[in-house]
Amino acid sequence: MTEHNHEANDGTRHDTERGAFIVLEGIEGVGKTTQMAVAEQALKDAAKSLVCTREPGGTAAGEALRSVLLDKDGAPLSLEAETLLMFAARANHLHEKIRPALNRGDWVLCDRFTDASYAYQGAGRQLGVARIAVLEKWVQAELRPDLVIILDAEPELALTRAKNRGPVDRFEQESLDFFHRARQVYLDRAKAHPERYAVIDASMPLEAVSQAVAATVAGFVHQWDQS
Ligand code: Z5A
Repeated sequence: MTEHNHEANDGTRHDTERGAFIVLEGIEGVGKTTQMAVAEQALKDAAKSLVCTREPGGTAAGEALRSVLLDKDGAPLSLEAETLLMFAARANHLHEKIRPALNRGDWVLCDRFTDASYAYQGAGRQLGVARIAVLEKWVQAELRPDLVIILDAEPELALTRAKNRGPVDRFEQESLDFFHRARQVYLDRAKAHPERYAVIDASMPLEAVSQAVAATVAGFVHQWDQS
């Protein structure tokens, strides 16, 4: 992670006054749910006024769409329908929750965002990243997360953890190849934009991953507050 530029993220208003937008990403079972709590605590320790949310979801309509998208026993969805529903939920999330929070100066911590669409629909389901980029531009305009923390682990390890935890959803039924493709896109995106991404080795013991997440968040807060 290096220097960030507030102005690159949202050309709509006083960017330097808005809060920061932080996202946690990674394939199933890498520990996002566990590490959301660690990141939340680190931001609270830094006295940031915070909105914690998730995708798909985050609003009443978004949570209804989440049920449709994740229900493994639900009606089949075409790839195009699945992708558009992810972005429909995101459009509502941005309009109702994320942009208002950022614009009033709150920080937003989100469990998944558009990198998941690149990874799961773009690569996992092989829609291609170009189609995701079109939707990203349409739905988000210039807004991008200021920091994306990718929890990275081999799919073999992460899926074993996820399966030991409980029942699977529609995505967790996918093949190992699917998750290898998704993981690769996360890593490619981090490599292409090192100023906005931090990759943490999620195969480490829980305490070590938590320390790395807390340190990454604290470092980002320091950098943001200095700029
Ligand atoms: N999706 C999409 O396709 N396109 C999109 O645009 C968006 C989403 C936004 C949402 O699920 C699904 O939607 C997701 C992608 C898709 N696919 N699925 N499934 P989600 O994000 O709500 O849930 P998830 O990805 O399935 O997360 P998860 O299964 O809850 O996993 P996790 O949050 O990464 O892991 P965890 O629950 O924190 O940990 C799993 C277990 O491992 C648990 O027992 C922990 O105690 C344990 N654990 C965690 N860390 C460690 C370490 N370091 N060592 C040992 N054990 C550990």
